[in-house]
Amino acid sequence: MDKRAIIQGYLPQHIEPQETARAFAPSNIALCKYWGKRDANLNLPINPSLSVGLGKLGTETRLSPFDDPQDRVSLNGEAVDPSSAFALKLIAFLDLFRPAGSPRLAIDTHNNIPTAAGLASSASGFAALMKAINELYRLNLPVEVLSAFARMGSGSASRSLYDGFVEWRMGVREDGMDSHGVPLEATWPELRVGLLTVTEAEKPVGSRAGMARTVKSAHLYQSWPLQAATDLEQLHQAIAERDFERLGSTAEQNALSMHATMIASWPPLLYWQPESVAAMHRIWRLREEGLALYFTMDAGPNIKLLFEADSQAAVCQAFPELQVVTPFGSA
Ligand code: 2P0
Repeated sequence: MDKRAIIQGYLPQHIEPQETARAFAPSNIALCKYWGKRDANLNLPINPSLSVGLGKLGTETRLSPFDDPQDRVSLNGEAVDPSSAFALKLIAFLDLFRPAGSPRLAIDTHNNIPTAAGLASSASGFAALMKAINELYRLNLPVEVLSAFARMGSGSASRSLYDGFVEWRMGVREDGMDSHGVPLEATWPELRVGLLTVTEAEKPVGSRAGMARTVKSAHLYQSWPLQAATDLEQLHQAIAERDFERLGSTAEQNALSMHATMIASWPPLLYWQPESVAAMHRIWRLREEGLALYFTMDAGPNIKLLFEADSQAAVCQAFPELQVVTPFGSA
């Protein structure tokens, strides 16, 4: 289905832009991963996913109308080439909402996520942009509609409209409007996410191309929807019961299962570097020694450690370079 046609059905008749609009959205780390699309145009997933937001780490976007024939994009204070893939993607998304004849925009985006940590900024980026568009054009759209629209920019952005734990329901509708984030009420103040940058090497294949390749070529992928459904259930239970071992072990097995499907693709997709594998062995050794420490990984070589506040000193001693995030504020 056509994105523009879906969106137009939700927009007010008359749109008058504000002077300027500003919005923030947090980055998120999936504990049950999104891997594979049933509709690549609308970013509709093959499986539901569940994430935890990274609190104050994310993207702030400001939109300011101005008189100029062209939009202007900046990232972290630096002008971005308007013909770059980054600028074109943002502007194409904006154009889905911009009323005919309304002014061009300065789009200023700031990420406070350590870029080297390999965290997806597309999730917080499209979520912040969607919130800023909603402000600028006074669309007054409900958050689940903003989440479904942000998903059309980047799938994982559907989870960045909310703080804390978020399930991205896969939905069944052809227009995808029931495929959006749903926040969980539960909080977990002691939960910690440690960002471990094992290498700053560029990843050769992005998530979008990577998941398409896996769905197309990996027979092993057939087992993924069942794995994800089982893990989602386990994570809901772990969160409800504050059972950290269950949360950590489910998230780790989910990430490794996703990576198994990547490795089984052709040509193979192995995002791991030797440093990633070394870190995994270190984590497993520490766990054998009694530390409640687990990890998850996305489509890159870096590792996100999962632990609780009472293990933080021991974890930071083992990984002195770790950047620790408190998803639910201070414990
Ligand atoms: C996730 N990833 O659930 C999974 C795990 C990467 C590995 O969501 O094509 O940038 O824009 O919908 O959202 C990264 O994929 O992909 C991602 P698009 P997106 O966090």
